[in-house]
Amino acid sequence: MLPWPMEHLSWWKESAIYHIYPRSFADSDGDGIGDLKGIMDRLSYIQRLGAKAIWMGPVFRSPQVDNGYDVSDYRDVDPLFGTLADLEHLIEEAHRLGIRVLLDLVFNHTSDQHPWFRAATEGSGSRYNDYYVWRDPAPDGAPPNDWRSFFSIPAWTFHETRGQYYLHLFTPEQPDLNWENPEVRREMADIANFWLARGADGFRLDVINMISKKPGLPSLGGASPSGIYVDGPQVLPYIQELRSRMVTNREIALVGETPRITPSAARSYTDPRNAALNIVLLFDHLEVDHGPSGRWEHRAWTTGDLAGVIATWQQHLAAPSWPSIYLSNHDQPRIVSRYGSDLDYRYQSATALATVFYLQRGTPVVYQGEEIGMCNFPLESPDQIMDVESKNAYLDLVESAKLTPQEAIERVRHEARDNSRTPMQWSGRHNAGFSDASPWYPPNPDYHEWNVEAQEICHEAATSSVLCYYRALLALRRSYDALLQGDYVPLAPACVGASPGGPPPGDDFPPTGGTVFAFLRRLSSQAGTSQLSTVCLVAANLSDVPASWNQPTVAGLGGTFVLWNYPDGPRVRPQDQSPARAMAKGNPWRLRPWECVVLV
Ligand code: ISL
Repeated sequence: MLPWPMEHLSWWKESAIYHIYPRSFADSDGDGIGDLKGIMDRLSYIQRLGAKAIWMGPVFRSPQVDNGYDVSDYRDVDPLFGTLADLEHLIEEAHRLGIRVLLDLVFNHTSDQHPWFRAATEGSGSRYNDYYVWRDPAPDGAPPNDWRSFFSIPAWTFHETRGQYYLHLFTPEQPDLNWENPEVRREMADIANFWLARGADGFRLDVINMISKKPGLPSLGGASPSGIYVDGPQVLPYIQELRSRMVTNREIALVGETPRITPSAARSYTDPRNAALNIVLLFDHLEVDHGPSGRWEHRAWTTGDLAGVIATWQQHLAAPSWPSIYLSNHDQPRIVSRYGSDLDYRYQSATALATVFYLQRGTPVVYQGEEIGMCNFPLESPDQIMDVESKNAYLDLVESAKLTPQEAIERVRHEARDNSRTPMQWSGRHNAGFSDASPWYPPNPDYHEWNVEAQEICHEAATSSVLCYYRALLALRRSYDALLQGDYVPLAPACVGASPGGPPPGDDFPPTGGTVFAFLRRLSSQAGTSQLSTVCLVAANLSDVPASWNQPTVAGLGGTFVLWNYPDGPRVRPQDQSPARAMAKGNPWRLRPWECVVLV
């Protein structure tokens, strides 16, 4: 364990980021849609949670085909959410509370209603013709290549006026920008500076690793898009140029959303020496349950699958790179339904998952509602699917894969993006306290029981509610340098199995097949002539079944339990409460269903 340089920690490493989906966070003007004033009224809630930065989904003018990820004016706020002045006021108020603000810039594509695209499609001669990716049809009139959109449709749409196809990796209403055009690159830098001048502390950059396409736009022929339109040849230089043009006297953070990113690209984009991104949002840890055809086909997964992916990425992005850590967002289902146990162990599984994720090395990005254990929406009918990606997936399964409507809804309902876009549940009152009007999407029926107000009981203990636990967890993370800066040593799934001599007969903690996810975080710092080493052990049983775990290597260490999620405290060895004994090698730890503990 090498002595780690105790660096001054940048704010975007030290602080958790709270991810707000504005449309569903809080409605202040009674139109059933969340807005900026609603966010401003709730900033103190975010401050109490312990997040010192927020990332807000796009609030710019948009036809809302993809809920704001189709921007028609980057320099104005959509009236749905308020005014430009509201956003400037929100930023000021957040700063007053010590909260930094990241805006969500959708730079890979615009809306088809953006003036640039409208000008480019009104025939030749417009200076905006080359702002997008136009190609002539193939000789037989077919699209220029075999690329597919991420939304289960072709990636090309023929435009009659121009007699050409244009590229859109998402919906036809989201034409891809041509970043090869230096004019486009200049425009995007100007937009970033418009918001930096208004106080933005950085940006989340939507699918930023797709802005460079391989020259010639070669067909994939079934191969991976890596190097073609994901992590294309100019992604790094384009990001470096964008960053070099940003004008600010503050330490800003650029958080890149990078689907399907490779480890080498992730290291390259976040290596400080490259002055490109500070953080990348990874995906592999949220794809262990994807089947061969992707997210719309479920696959059984194991704790080993999950722990393996995490250990791999922790290794890939070890210092000097820096990872992000997140459990869900507006594109993913609710984590307590996806990886947890939302019926029988909702509080336990929500807190155990948060513990083994947010105490890893990297920046936690907490998505609105996960901190109170919000779960998936009970989707039964295709009529309840409002999200374009999920709707397209359903139609594709019925029309192309020939599934029955019931089979298709069964495939889509667990992963549909609508699951995480239901209104934030503030109280058990009308519409979950989200709005006086009927919300744009119905609240999850469980809001009567699962809401902020019912969980604001933290004066009792961290284990009183998911919310109280999240507050304690984020506070714990900030209080140990080993958790902020330490390395990551995987221990899980441990070589689980009968300890020597095995558990006593009739023991209700039989050795299980690796449902325990555990790791160490270590940091040693020079204190005068002595070296001070801190070791944190994080362990959780990610299953509904009790587990026995032969915790290795840390035998002989003392240690204090500093966090646990069962109200009666850690019971790793029922008859022995002294952690030292509990740490002795060969003494199997007994972890109850979804029980987690942190030992320092
Ligand atoms: O998670 C996904 C990949 O399986 C997709 O849901 C998602 O579209 C992808 O991660 C890119 O997401 C971003 O760009 C999209 C927008 O729909 C998403 O909401 C945004 O997060 C296009 O702008």
